[in-house]
Amino acid sequence: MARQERAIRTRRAILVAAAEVFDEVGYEAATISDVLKRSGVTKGALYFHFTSKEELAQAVLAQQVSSLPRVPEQELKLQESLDEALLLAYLLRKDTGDPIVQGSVRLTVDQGSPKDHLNRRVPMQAWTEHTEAVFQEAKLKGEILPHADVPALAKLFVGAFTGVQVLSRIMTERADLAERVTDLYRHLMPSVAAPGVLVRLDFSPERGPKVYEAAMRQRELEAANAAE
Ligand code: XVR
Repeated sequence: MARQERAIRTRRAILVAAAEVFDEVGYEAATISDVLKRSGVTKGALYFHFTSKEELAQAVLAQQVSSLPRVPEQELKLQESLDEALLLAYLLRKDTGDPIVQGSVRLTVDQGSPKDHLNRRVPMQAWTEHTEAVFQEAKLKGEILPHADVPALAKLFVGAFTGVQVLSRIMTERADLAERVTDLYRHLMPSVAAPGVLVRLDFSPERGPKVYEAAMRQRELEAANAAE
């Protein structure tokens, strides 16, 4: 294996281990030696990639949005937005989840202490910009009511997703998150979507696993093509 590829794998193994530790015990209680034990890499390798717990946490935070594979294209951009929300809900589930997404989201929503110096705005800023871009495209395609304020909508959706996510984690360990997310879209879309678009949206929570399978297949195909 090329040295560079090995370094990428080692870095990834460290980040997954760190995310798991942060998800289990929170930032405050986590230690580098927990991460070291779980990752199975050598101390030298870990310190080559990361020199502090803060740096590890910031790297986990930075990967949050890019950990989401791209969802398959749909006729409606608004459907793609809902599919992304369902995909994220799926990746946050205990059984099927992605450790980086889970650990990173815990780091984001745990209030922490001002002294921990974690910049929790990084993933939130990235989500807001991403959501704004998707809604902007939807607007250009005429899917969104002309008077809608797209930057304000993006903040509303990111905030609302975070809210139902926290509620669902507390109440059901996220077992009902897909349902909470589809409820959210079902109730907000009537004040966002242009006439005629609403009836074409599929709000069923069962889309989550299907979107996940399709997104992963697409990602594998793209990786195979890139390797050729
Ligand atoms: O931006 C998002 C989507 O466009 C749906 C609205 C999701 C934002 C998720 C924010 C993340 C941080 C804490 O979730 C949390 O609970 C995909």
